[in-house]
Amino acid sequence: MSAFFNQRVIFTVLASIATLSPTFAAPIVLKETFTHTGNHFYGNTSHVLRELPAPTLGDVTGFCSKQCMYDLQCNGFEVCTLSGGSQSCRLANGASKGSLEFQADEICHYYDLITNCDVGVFDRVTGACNPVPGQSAGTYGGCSDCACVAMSTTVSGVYTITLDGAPLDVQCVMKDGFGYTVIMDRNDGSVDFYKTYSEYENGFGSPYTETWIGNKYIHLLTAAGNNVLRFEFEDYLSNTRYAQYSSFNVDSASTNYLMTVSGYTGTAGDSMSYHNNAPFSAKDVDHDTNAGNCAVDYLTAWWNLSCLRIKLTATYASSGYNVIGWHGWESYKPLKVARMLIRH
Ligand SMILES: [Ca+2]
Repeated sequence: MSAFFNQRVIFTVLASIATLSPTFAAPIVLKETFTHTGNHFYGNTSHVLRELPAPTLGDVTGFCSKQCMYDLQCNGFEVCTLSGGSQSCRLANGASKGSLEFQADEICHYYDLITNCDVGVFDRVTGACNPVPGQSAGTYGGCSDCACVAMSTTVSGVYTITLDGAPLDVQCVMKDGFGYTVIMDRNDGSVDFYKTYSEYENGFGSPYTETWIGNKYIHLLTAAGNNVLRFEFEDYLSNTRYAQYSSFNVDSASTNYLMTVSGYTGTAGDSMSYHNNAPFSAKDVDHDTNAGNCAVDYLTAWWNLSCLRIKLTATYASSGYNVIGWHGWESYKPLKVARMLIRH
């Protein structure tokens, strides 16, 4: 490789915001800078927007940077030398410093777009700093919930907060002027929810995919009181419903995470009130009022009594008996997406 690329190279492309797009939201940045961050072998094509041939003469890097500038989705690019000796520009979206998201079986020179985003990736269409899929959108160590994060950003994503004295990645949904903390998310069946009481207590899955945040965390998140609980559902035909409760509280481990709930509004029907004032049960720990263990009989860990009106922790499937469902929506119609969010 040339000595030129072995040096750290920074150059600036001046860009007139007005010439990029009439809908471009100002104020953002009047210039954007690409920085050469290294030569790499890459193995992931997931964020490559497109590839185009570079000119055989002239400033190849400058050419590629301009293509990136004028593509509103582009926030980084590679200059790659192909096996025949020609060069190409690979424009990318969703990359960030240090990520290995580009394609290559050749050595490529990787350039990052430097923007005014403290965290996340700059979106030239909206002007927002969007989080990168699979990466925390920021650390808010002084926050113990998403309501606190929402005081600094309106961008939904996974944020690192502090809960129970330690860092915890949580999914924050910012909408309607509130910051909701996601305590359960099921949307693709990637996580097995037929888990033990201890696993439900401590949490499992991932805030990037599917998760149960953990009963001990739900207790901490609701301990201050005045909590709104919101369920959001989507069936396999893309119909959506919701159920919201104006009061929701989960007590500590000493009461087996006794749950109280009230104040229903919504479109999915009130199935949660049946579970009011119930402790938590799982397949291996039975606190329900049934002679058997509802968590086993219905494959559903929950605040069961005798037995249940909610199967949100059941099997992820589009048909069958003990699949994700909510009694109030067509008596456990199979659900493709089910989320639980809380806010103050
Ligand atoms: Ca029982």
